[in-house]
Amino acid sequence: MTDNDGEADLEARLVEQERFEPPAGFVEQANVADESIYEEFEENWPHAWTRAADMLDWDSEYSQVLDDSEGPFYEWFADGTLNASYNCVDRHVENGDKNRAAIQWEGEYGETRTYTYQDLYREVNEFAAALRDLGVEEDDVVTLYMPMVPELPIAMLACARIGAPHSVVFAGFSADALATRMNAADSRYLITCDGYYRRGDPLDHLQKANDGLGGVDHGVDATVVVDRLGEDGFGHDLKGNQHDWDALLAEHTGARVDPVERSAEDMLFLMYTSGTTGQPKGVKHTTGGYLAYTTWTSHAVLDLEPEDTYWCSADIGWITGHSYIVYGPLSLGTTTVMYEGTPDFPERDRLWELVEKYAVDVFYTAPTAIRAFMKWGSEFPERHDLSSLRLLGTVGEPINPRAWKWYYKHIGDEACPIVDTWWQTETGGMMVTTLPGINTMKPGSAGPPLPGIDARVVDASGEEVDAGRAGYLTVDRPWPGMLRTLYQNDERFVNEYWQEYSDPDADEWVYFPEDGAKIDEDGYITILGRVDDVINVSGHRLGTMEIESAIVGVEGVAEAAVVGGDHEVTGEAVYAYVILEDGYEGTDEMQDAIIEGVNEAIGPIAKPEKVIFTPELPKTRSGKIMRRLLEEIANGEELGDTTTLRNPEIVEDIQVKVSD
Ligand code: 6R9
Repeated sequence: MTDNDGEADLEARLVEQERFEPPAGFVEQANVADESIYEEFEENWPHAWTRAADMLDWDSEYSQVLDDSEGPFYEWFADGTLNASYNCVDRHVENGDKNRAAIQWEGEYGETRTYTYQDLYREVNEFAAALRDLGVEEDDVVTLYMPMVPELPIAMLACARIGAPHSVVFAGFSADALATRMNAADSRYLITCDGYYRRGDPLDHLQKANDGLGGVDHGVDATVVVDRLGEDGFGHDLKGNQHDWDALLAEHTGARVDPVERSAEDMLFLMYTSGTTGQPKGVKHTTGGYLAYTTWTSHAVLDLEPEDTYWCSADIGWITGHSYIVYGPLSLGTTTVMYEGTPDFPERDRLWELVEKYAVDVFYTAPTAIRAFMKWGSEFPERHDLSSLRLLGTVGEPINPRAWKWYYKHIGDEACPIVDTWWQTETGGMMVTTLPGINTMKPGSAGPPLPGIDARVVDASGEEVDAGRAGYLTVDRPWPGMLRTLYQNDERFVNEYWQEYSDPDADEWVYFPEDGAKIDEDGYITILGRVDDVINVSGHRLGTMEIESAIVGVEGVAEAAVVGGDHEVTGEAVYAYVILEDGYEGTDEMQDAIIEGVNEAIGPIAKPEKVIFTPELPKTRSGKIMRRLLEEIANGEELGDTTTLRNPEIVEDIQVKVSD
């Protein structure tokens, strides 16, 4: 056992505990602590959703909560009008909170910037005026290809102010990915950045942006470039229709732009997300339903108060950052923290240093990050005073009980509830999670569906499965934050999400998120992962995530990815790719321990056919393991596209090991 071993950090007491009650100190102050809320939504559905809509300031009130006359093209609060920028900025200035910090930004090197709501108001207005002068009109799609700089949320809110939907493209994506998305959205405007810092080095972002622009099929009317690097910059000259952000703001000093009155169903933004085919899906979110939903869930699940300092460590380039760095927290008037860099630069305690420095109240991150922290060891959080924390959250993938407990103990000091929130780009906001002031927590299980969310676990024929059985997650009733369509592709929208379990003739529509799940006797849902990741061994359906959780539970294992490889007899067989913690080696004993661990947790049926030890797993830039690739490697197939990998160099390494 090494100093870095996460297991050694957890006492047997915690390892064995399966249920955790919300700490009394938390419950006392929770925004939502009365469990009658579940019934209220049940009895007054869909009217109960006015609770979310009422958290917003409307220009004109809606007369109907839900219009379900043309399912699955649902409309929420449809005849109401509002502006998202007004709700996230102006109303807090008007309510006497103009001096509260809206955005607390920290650069990689400790450079800081604080934007009060008044500052945000000023810059959003000035940039909105600049966009108008560049020719941007209501409903023009503006592409934002920017790293974690404050100008990104400012640009989003400026777009929202003038009713121009934004389409944020994650800065880590390639030039080609940018071009594909600009082409798909017919977007003629680009806001970007000269570069940013990563692990001490300046990165040339503008070169990528320019390359991307070269692949745009239609004319681009204007590009705006933020100067992040100053003297560290790469010396690109701005071309004809490229403008410097600071110069534009200077030209518009003091400008004010009235927030445009938008219909609730008007598009707030587009977000491209990968699907099963190569062509990314342009998920369309709306002004009223999306903003109401992210505001309500930020209040009910993240428990945010205006006085809070809140930090979601995601990148704004993903849906988590849109909903829970920008729109939800700012709509509530909270202080939202943005960090430019990575968790391990300059040292592995960087995040905890920031939690201490800003006295962060609520922290939201991904299980992948937690497993990395665990691997690095508890000495890093122990260097800092984390006692300001009140609530912790996770999102993006299943969290295995061991990582959950490590987070609970070493970050939350056993005093903070953890919300394990299941949702997707398409759902707009959280769907399945405990309410932190109400529900018992069960590590590894996300929890019950939120009030008003009709999530179920069904079998292939759509029948609800018994407790403990694996099935498919479905959502039977619409919710305000749902995607409205795939941009300019209603047909694909219906085919992707509303085919499997709907009965169009009976006008019954069931949303299918393509995740496997199981449900327990208390109605808690455990997500088993994307159904394209389910393995079928001898006719038994096995969740790769479940096997991974078992493997990660083995002493010395840091991370695991399991895929189905072809097998002559059983159809598929379990291939386990395993990363060990520092100080452990991929010996025969280790392999036996892993097989035994799976045996114990699930049964011999899930036993890995092959265990492959590797120093890294192929991951997309959003941190998701690329299972498709691991399956191809397992099957000795020709590899598909690896261009979206963060670490393509690892692929060959793993191939060699598998063929050994
Ligand atoms: C928000 C976000 C969505 C997919 C989703 C599921 C997985 C998200 C999860 C989770 C288990 C959780 N996922 N949250 N799995 N537990 N708490 O991540 O959106 O990038 O669209 O990914 O992520 O498989 O279908 P997105």
